[in-house]
Amino acid sequence: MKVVISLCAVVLFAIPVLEGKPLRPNILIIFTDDQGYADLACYGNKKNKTPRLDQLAKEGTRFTSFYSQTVCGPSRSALLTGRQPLRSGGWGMPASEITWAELARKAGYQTACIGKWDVSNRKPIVDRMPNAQGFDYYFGALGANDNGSVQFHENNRAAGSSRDMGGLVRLYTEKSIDFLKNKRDSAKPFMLYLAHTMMHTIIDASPSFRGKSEGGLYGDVVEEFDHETGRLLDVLDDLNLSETTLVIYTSDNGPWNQDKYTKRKRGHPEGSVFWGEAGPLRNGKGSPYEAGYRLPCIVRWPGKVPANRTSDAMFASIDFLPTFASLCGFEAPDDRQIDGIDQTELLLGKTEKGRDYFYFNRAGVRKGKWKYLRPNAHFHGYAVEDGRKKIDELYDLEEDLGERNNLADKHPDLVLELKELTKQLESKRVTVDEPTQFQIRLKDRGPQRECASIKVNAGQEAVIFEVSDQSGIGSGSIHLRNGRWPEKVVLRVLLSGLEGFEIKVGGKTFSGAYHGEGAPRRDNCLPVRMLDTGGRPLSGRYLIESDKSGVTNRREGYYEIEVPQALLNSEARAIELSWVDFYRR
Ligand SMILES: [Ca+2]
Repeated sequence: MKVVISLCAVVLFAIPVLEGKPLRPNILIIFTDDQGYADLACYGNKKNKTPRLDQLAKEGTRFTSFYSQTVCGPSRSALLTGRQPLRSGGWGMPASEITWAELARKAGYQTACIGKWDVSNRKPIVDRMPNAQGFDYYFGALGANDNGSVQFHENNRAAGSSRDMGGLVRLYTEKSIDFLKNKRDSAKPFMLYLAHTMMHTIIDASPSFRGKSEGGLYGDVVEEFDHETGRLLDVLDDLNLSETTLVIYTSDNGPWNQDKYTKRKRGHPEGSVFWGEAGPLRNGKGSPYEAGYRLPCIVRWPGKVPANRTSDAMFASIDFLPTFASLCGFEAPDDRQIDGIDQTELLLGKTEKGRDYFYFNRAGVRKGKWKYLRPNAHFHGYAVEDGRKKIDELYDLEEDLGERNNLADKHPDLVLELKELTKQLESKRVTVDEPTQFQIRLKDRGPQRECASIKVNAGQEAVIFEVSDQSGIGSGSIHLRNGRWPEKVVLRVLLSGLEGFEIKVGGKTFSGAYHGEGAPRRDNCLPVRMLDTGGRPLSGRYLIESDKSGVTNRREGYYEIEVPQALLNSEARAIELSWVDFYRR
């Protein structure tokens, strides 16, 4: 009997392992910036000629309901982590976020990122730069090119700058080719994340493309990008990598088509138009209407991803992490909420069903064909002002892709359901570790609330409250549930620059901001010290420091404030805190 049982166990165990054996393709993500849904001929553009991407679409699957995000940094944190921007932090993606590159590297992949990073607040903060976030190799610009220039980093080192925006598509393609030919370890599968700066304003094309397209300068850039992507794909062929490489082409957000921004930009080549086309979709970058989020997406993997296929299944950049986990053989993190779903079966053509719903950041949700936007849906300033009324909106995207016919009044039940789903998707988890004597409350200060924590470290004579907040701005309170305050109450604040810190206790308000050692003291200021982890004083005013090459680092340490006993001996039952980090995003 024993023998039978163990044989069954072996068989039961063996089947899923055999079936679930990861295919471990190489992965090449080609990610453009601010490129519209309808910029490519294969997505309906009549002016721009894009033969190489059209060919890629023929060789693979063209997705027509693919969602990125509505703006650069949030789009990148979502793509890298599988988590909605309200959880993954956007431009200020915390070092504690886990990217697919980190997981793939641990699973034996070689990883590289070329191009625009944009999740370290556009600053060289080492623990939030690509090398620390899972990439073996990095070359590119940490921020955007809004002023017509970019500063490069190679790994963690500053690597010069450029004002030649027209040279960036070629430069990043060259760097990617160099990675494939010269830096790649052929014993390992690779993941190459190529994030172009184009078509983000300030756009430009190189002389051999400028003035050549029918789509103006923007069209020239699209056509140069198409040509350069073709060169990169040719290198995959030359290196016999095409058959083993999953290629994904998509963009971070919709086209930047707000006229007032056009006029405000300096240094843009004269007479040029710098926005893309969204075809039938409403609005553009920064908007939760479809043109902000819905982007072209082509996936090719010869013999695996069906060729010549168009799929309208819902698919999203947040799905990359769980999908790569399944394809490449690693586990998605289980200590945090992952918003993405595994779309391997959709990519491989084993199903035509994609996501059930997609959440629009602080705005609403699409479920099936129905799209709901709440009255206070979040719009970034880039969005086109198109006279939206701040009311519930409900659209049937099958009938009304352009979101013109608001059906909210006709379907109050659907509005309620989708409103509730939006709320559910926005619920956050807050880390609080507290002994029962104290109750910690974090106030809702916006979408970054889950980044904040107040941890209690209670000893016999002192209690230390550790305040940290990856978003850099927040507030909370510490309540005494029973008994008395301990002899010593210490606040340790783990921000990088204590620009604003306020304490309310016993009916009085005090500043705990730090102005440097020896700064003049005022009556309503509590003494603050800046200390290293060993409790030794640190010089300067911030825990961020730069070295000679301009690389900045966060020094290990914290700000410390002792709450005066005189205040706690009063009837005070709570300490209220609010904080602002100078280095917040
Ligand atoms: Ca962008």
